[in-house]
Formats: sequence, C-alpha cells, structure tokens
Amino acid sequence: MVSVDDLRALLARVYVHDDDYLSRQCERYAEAARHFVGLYGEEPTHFYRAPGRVNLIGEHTDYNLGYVMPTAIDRDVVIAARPREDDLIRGANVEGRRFEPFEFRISQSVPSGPVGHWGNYPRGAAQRLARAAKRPLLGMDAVFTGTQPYGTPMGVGLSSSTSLTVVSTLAIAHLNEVAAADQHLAELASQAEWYVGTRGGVMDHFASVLGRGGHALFLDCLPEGPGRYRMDLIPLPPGYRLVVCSTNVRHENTRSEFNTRVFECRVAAYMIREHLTQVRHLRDVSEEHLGLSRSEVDALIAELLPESILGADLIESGIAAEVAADMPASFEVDSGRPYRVRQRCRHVVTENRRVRDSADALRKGDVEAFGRLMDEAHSSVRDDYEVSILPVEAMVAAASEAPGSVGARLTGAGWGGCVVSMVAEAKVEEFSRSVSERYLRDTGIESEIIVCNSATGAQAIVPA
Ligand code: NG1
Repeated sequence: MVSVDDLRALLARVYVHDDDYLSRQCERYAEAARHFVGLYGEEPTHFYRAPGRVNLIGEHTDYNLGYVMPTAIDRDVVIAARPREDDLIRGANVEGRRFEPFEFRISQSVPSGPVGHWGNYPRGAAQRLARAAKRPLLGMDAVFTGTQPYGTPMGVGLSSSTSLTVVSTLAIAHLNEVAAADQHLAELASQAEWYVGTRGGVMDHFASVLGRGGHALFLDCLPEGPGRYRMDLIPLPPGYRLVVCSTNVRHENTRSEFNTRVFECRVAAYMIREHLTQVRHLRDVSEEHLGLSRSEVDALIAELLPESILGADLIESGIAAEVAADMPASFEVDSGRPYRVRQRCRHVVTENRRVRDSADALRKGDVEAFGRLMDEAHSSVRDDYEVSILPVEAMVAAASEAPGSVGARLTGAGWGGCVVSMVAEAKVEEFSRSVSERYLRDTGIESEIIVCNSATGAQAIVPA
C-alpha cells in the first residue's frame, strides 16, 4: 500500500488550500484504497481525479459551437485503480449501498447497463476509447468515490456525470497508454457521455480536463479548422468568490427538453443556411462571420426565422429528417408542437456576444460589467431559451439582491439546478445566510449554498 506520507506528498500538489483540507483529502483517498483491498484483495496502483465545473457564462452555446466560460471547481470524483490482464472492467463505489457495483468487458460496442445506472458513464468511456484506440484495450479494477463534501454534488448542475465520465476516460486511457493530449481527452469524454442519450457539447469536459485554479476557461467550442478549441485562461478577480446556490429542484423531463433545444437550434441554423450558405452552425450567425453590425445581425434573425414552426411542417418539408439525423435515437419530432426557432437563435447569438464581452471585462478586472452580463444572460435563458422554472427565478431574485452580489444567473442546462453568483469575499457569509433564508421563505424549499474554489483539471496520481 502506498504510504500515508507518499500519498500526502502527491496530493499536496493537487489540493493546495491548507493542511487540514489536505489531511481530509488524504483520508478520502486512503478510504478508497482500503475499500479496494477489501473488495479485490490487492492494492490499487493508481489514482485518478476529475473535477466538476460551474459555468460562469455561455449557456447552451457549446453544442452550437460557440463560446463558453466555465471554471473547474474543488469537488471531484476519484478512482483508485489497478490494471487487469484481461478486458474486464469492474467498478464499485465506496457508497456501495447507494451505487451498485458493475462489470463489463471493454469493446467497441459495450452493452448498456440499466437506464440511470451510474456505471453507464464508465461504459460510455470504455466504448469511446475502444473505438478511438483501434486495438484491444485492457480492463481495470476500480473503486470510485464522490462522497460529500469533497465529491462533485449530484444532480445540481455542477457536472457530476461529467466528472465521472472524465475520470473513467482518463483512467482507462492512462492504464492502456492511449496517448491522449488533454484536448483530445476532453473531446473523447464529451463523446463518451453521448452514450447515455444526450447530445451535449464539450464545455463540461473541457472545464473538467483543462481548468486551472484561480482561472476561468474561455473556450471557443469550434472543433475544426484553424483556431479549433481556442482557449484562454483568464484570472478570476481577487476579492470575489463564486457561490453556487442549489435550488434542490431538478425536473425529470430535462433530457428530452434539452434535446428539443438542440433540435430547435439545428433547425434555426438550417433555415438561415437556406439564405446564407456560409452559416453552418448558430455560431456563424455573428457580426464577424457575416460582416454585419450587431443590429443588422439582429434584424436578419427576425427576418429569416419564423417565431415558431409546427413539428408537422418540419416533417412535411423534410427539414426534420435532415436535422434530426444526428440526434439521439430517443428523440422524436412532435407534429403538434411549435418549435420556437427565432428566440432560441436570438439567445445563442446574444449569449456568444456576452461570453466574449465577459472575457474582456474579466481581463480588465471590470467585475461590475461582468456582473451586468451575468444578469443579462439570465434574462436571456429565461425569456428566449425558456429553461428557467419558478424556484430558479426565486433563487436568482434572492441571489441578485443579497449583500455582496455583483450578478447572478442560472448555470447549467436549466429546469432546476443551480444559480451562480459572483460575491465580494467579505460578504460571503452574509450573502449565504440571506439567500438561504429568503429562498426558504419564498419557496418552502431548503437550498444548498456551495462556496467554490476554482481548481485544477483532471489528473493521474501515480505513487512511485
Ligand atoms: P449540464 O448542466 O451539466 O446538464 C448541459 C450540457 C453542456 C451544456 C449545458 C448548457 C452535457 C453533458 N452537458 O450541462 O454541454 O450544453 O447543458 O449550457 O450534455
């Protein structure tokens, strides 16, 4: 077993806050290792970790190949692992009662576990890597830990599923010596997550792999051509903290509504392309790409896109078939539903501008300007993208008006989840108290307030 001192020395490079925090992290890794020995009768040889993320601005832009600005946070999923000589992957969780163990063989076509089983994320990772590697891969025994308060909180929009997918992708790739540079690893992990039936973008995975402590990650999600995945690490303003306020509400139909938004954006891009062939994705509806002014771009959207278009009309015109080809199999166009293409497009186009304006504001240290952009971004996801719900509105109201707040917005996909605020460090306690009291009073729901530190992206931690 790796000695406590060795483990501490390794982890000191990862968890940099203070000694007490480091000791608690060491205990967490040691617990995973003990669990490993109890289960598999041998010691783990490697540890891997991948953090969650909070998105500062740039919502629903990534799958339109636009801009995002998340940061990795100091909550992660950790694996203790040992390579195997065959193709079996066995996984267990330190919270064995909550998360049942799984096992499967790595191949280019890994059968899915039961719907909603956490093991489907490692399955997706293994399948994606097997397809990428084009050679047989070896398996591993693994113990996962995402236990609170250090694990990525689940179901609140901080990307616990991405932490799990990224850490699995990293572990399998590393143990098999599949050379994957960070950027490629992030891309593979994002495709691995499609295995569970969403068509999400790359933001969460890039943040989880490439995030750096003290920085926001500005990312251009364009996957091809010169400047692909252009990134810039932008220092977060000193004297402020990111505070994540969980509504403790998550709608069940999130996945199908999410896919509907993806579909609406693709329809919008298709309809604009019929007039302007240089528009392939909604990211291309921009001043630079079209050589127009902001107001000309806005006018163009209003002119070329109907407010809504009925599913039946999309089916009849053949647009649905063209656009839905790349959607998950579970997605169906509803003939009776009006698809709101104009306002979806307007959100994406204005949000892309806001991300770039935010990057400029943070580079200049203009926190107030950034706060205003956060507020505007929230109005846009609420009114144009329609992914907010009443508890989120209650939380945004509470967070915007609480002491120390410079801005507040829904973060993540929506339909519940979390609100992120930038808060003056000296006021964080007052802010947290005010938000939780007011949210409880207005909604009758308890909230969870998470004061985040930004953190470093996914890592292999290999004892000598
Ligand atoms: P969350 O909040 O983790 O469900 C989803 C997508 C992101 C992005 C955001 C909206 C996945 C894995 N994540 O995030 O890529 O599109 O919604 O900005 O699909």
